[in-house]
Amino acid sequence: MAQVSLSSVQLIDRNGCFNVAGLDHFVRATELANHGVSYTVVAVMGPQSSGKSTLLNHLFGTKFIEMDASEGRSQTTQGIWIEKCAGIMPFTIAMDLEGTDGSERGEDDTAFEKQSALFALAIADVVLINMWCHDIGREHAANKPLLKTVFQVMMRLFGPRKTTLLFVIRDKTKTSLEKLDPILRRDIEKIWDAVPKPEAHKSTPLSEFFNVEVIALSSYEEKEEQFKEQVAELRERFFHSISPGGLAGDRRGVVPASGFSLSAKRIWKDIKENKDLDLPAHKVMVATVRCEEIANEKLHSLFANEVLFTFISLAGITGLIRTLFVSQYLVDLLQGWLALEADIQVHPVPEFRKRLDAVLDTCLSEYDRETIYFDDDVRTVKRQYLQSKALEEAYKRVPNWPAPTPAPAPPLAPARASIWSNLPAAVSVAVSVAGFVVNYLS
Ligand SMILES: Nc1nc2c(ncn2[C@@H]2O[C@H](COP(=O)(O)OP(=O)(O)OP(=O)(O)O)[C@@H](O)[C@H]2O)c(=O)[nH]1
Ligand SMILES: [Mg+2]
Repeated sequence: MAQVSLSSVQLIDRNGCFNVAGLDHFVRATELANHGVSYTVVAVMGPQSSGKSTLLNHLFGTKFIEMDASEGRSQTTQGIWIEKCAGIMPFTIAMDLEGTDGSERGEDDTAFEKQSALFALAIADVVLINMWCHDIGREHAANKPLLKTVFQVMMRLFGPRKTTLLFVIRDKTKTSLEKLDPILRRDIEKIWDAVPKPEAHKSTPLSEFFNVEVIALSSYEEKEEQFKEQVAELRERFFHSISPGGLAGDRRGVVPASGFSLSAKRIWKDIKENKDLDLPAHKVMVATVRCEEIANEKLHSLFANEVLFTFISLAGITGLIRTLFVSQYLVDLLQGWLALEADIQVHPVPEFRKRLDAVLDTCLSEYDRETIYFDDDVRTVKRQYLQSKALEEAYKRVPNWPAPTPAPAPPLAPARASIWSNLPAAVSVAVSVAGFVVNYLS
């Protein structure tokens, strides 16, 4: 497995091995998880040695490995690499794919090509399709098999994601883009029409699945200055790309950034196992796993940090120094809970439940904040789980307290009201989500 560098990370190697440690490192180093749904992924695909990595590097200030022209035209990028784009808002991840139809894999080995195309389509909001200008309108153009692959694999994603396919015509000639654009679109439509489709999509137009955009660039080798100017213009289009009207403005089914790692890992696993990718169900799975993880982190921070916090308090570590050890949220939470726990050890506290609810409110608000972009039904069910677990743990710590009676309806905040009033529905969602997870993992 490749080394983890500070810049680009080989996410998947040429044998299809997923670099879990590398991705975790990337997510931590770039603080991706803090970006909610304000992030985007841009992938590039196209024939080998067609200047894909060069384009990404100029467009995004990335440092993907480029071919050394003096060494000949051999395969440079192997597998799939990712890197954070420099200076672009929102947070944008560039994904550099191994070139297609390289002699290194041999003519018949298209498995990785298909798998990486499916992965890119499942993950990326914008896919750059790199192609040579002289291929436009040609019957045996290098990109045709690739496009066929892209369209075929899209059918396996269970529903349109409205990915933007941005065709990047390289080494443009004197023929203007106005002339090239319709010819290319006609070719694309022809390929789309010829692709076998499942019954449900027999007459679905290409535009239902993709936004198609076309641009043309001068040759980097022959007209470097013009190339750089045109790339600088294109770069502008990646700012605010997720806003309405932006390059990725129509995207659907975004996985919140804190679920990106898990999502990418699972998608690749399914692709390798040749399973169909049901992206809507996949999104629910990611929400289920992440919301439960976040709920457990909250429980852990409340009850498993007691000892650490008591030590810090006893050691007389206060104020600024203490906040270096634990976050302000945790300080508030633990101070509230530990004071209550200490009081209850010495005398009955008539306001116990009220004070406990105040502590739990802090805990639940943090949970709400961290899960805000995940599926509503799932986060509601996991909130309920967090609340009942926290109550159970809290009551266990009260001396001689009988088992807690079912919680009376607490003062209802809007989110909580929906839990209690929708409890039967929530339970049924819980059961179906649990069933899904079991099925998914088995
Ligand atoms: N003619 C031409 N050559 C280019 C252009 N951009 C880059 N190159 C050259 O093409 C060669 C390959 O560039 P890369 O960026 O490594 O190409 P790639 O598509 O990433 O290659 P693989 O990773 O092997 O698929 C290098 O020698 C580049 O200098 C271009 O616009 N036109
Ligand atoms: Mg490359």
